[in-house]
Amino acid sequence: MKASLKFLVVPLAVGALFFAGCGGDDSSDDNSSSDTATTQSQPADNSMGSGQVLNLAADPSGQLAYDKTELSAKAGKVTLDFTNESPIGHNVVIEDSSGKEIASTDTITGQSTTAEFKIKPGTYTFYCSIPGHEQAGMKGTLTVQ
Ligand SMILES: [Cu+2]
Repeated sequence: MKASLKFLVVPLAVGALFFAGCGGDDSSDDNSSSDTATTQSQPADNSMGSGQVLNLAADPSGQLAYDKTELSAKAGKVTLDFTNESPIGHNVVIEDSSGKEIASTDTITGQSTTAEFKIKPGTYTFYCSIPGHEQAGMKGTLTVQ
């Protein structure tokens, strides 16, 4: 009886070593999963590195004005984040110095919208294309370096 117990203990000890080996594998799995986390964070870094966000809002009280008359950006990919909390519909159109439209947002009210575009260095104008709004003052200058 005692002899057969000894034979049982040896396989258990081997099993314990085997599990210890598995533990080692687990820790390397942890490494690879942190590698995965690093990999997952890279696209986020890339999107941050390749893009920039410009925030612009319409006057929330309903005046025909944006909260800024000047915006600046670096050349490349730009995301324009436009917020209009007023009950009057507004949008944003960006034109280059020759009057060519570079980007535009939807006309919105009580919400936010975005427009993504690529832009080169230069001086641009932005305005609201709703009739009368640009003339009333919904316009500004976007400087891209
Ligand atoms: Cu407007």
